[in-house]
Amino acid sequence: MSRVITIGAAQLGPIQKAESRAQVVARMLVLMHQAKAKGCGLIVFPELALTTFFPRWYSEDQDEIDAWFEETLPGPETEPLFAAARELGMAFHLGYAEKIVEEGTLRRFNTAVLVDAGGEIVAKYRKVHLPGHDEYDPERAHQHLEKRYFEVGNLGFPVWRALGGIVGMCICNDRRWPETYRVMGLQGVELVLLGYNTPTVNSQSDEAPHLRAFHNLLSMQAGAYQNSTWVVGVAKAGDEDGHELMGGSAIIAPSGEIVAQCRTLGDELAVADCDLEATRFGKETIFDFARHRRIEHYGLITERTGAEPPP
Ligand code: ING
Repeated sequence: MSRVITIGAAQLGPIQKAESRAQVVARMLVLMHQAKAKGCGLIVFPELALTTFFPRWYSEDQDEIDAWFEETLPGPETEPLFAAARELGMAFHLGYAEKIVEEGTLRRFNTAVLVDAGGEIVAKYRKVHLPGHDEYDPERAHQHLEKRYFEVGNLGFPVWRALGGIVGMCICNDRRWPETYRVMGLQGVELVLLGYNTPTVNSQSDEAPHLRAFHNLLSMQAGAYQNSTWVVGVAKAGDEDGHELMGGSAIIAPSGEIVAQCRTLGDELAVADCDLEATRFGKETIFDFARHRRIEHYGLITERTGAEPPP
């Protein structure tokens, strides 16, 4: 029995600081219609898909900062995406900056949601691994102020029964940490959705750009293979106000193989038929955690923050 879902990885090209949400949403709607024409049941947009990657800009003006955040979702400018989901009968994943009052406290997160084909939000994730720094760093070629603008995500790495399978989400830097996939893998995840905004160059070293591309795919392919899950990683790419973001958006099978990939740095859709049943072989053989994983024999570091190296 197969459980195929046709998925569109909807890479976005650059979003300039001056570009409006309305302009971005219009571009996203074009990709949604392209995805529908290719039979997609799900389209995956990047991290912080509605605006430029604003954590590259230092600001002390909270109103200026908050202009990058969504106070409601859907809101007036994002409602067309939800309407298109209903009209096209297609689910979508969206990364955005979330500003919300929870239990009387104003909070800001780097967030992703899964919206079903009825236009309802059925899952929410908040980014846990926030890279970069929280104060202006003159030593850096460009700033990366996610620690300044967002709180660490407080929802953990849950999974949901959706789209005919078990779906999880993470965001950008999360994809570099094996724990991200394993926590979802231990919950039986079959499809991991993630967006990323990754500078082509390292702000602190002269790391070669080809290494950036290698590490991007290495992280996602390893996560997919070692947890026998599909992984869809989608970039915001291209030159944003003189700062280039890498592309490389990919749909990766539970075997770790790339089955579809974007080739440009612009708005581009990569599509693949993803059979969630294809996760079963790995989960029932090499990565059958119950039969083979022996955490009680790993000599794990317990609650300490880290083992001291041997004397
Ligand atoms: N961006 C980058 C990422 O993790 C980064 C930051 C790049 C960290 C390369 C380390 C190495 O892909 C975001 N937004 O997390």
